[in-house]
Amino acid sequence: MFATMLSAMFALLFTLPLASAWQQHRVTVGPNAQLIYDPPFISADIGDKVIFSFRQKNHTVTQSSFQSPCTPLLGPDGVTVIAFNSGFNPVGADVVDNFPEVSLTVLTTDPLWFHCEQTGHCAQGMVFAINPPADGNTFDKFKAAALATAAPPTGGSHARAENNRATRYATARAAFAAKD
Ligand SMILES: [Cu+2]
Repeated sequence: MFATMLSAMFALLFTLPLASAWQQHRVTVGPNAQLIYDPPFISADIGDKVIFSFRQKNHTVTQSSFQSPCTPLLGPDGVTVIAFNSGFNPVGADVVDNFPEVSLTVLTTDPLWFHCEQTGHCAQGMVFAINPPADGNTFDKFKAAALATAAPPTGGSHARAENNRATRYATARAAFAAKD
């Protein structure tokens, strides 16, 4: 009995450090000229690292929110960036290795939502998530909301929507520049 308990304790001692070790996740940004993150979402624990490896075109990984998939997550003043942003990572057509990489460390088990800031990419579904819920605010709903931000093909509101969008990007860029 005692021996059994002892071996159970040892098993626990030797198991815990392994269970709590952080993992590295690799995400490819824009593989094969597609406007996607591969994989589109991951499950991660606190302390895990996510390595974003950028491919051709000029993409970002920019934190947003479930409610506004294609808008950088800003602080209460509406200007200050409070969240993760890789910045733009241009990759030329002739690049075959040493792709640019940006690393993120996961500090919460809450869902984290991201998009590509390149004009039009988010509206074409270029979004990513860490720990999206299986029910409720799912990744599929997040992506659908991103696709829904695309400007309608016809109608008087088209130009106005695009103007608002441009202003929002300019504001976000200014905030990033100030941060650096
Ligand atoms: Cu992109």
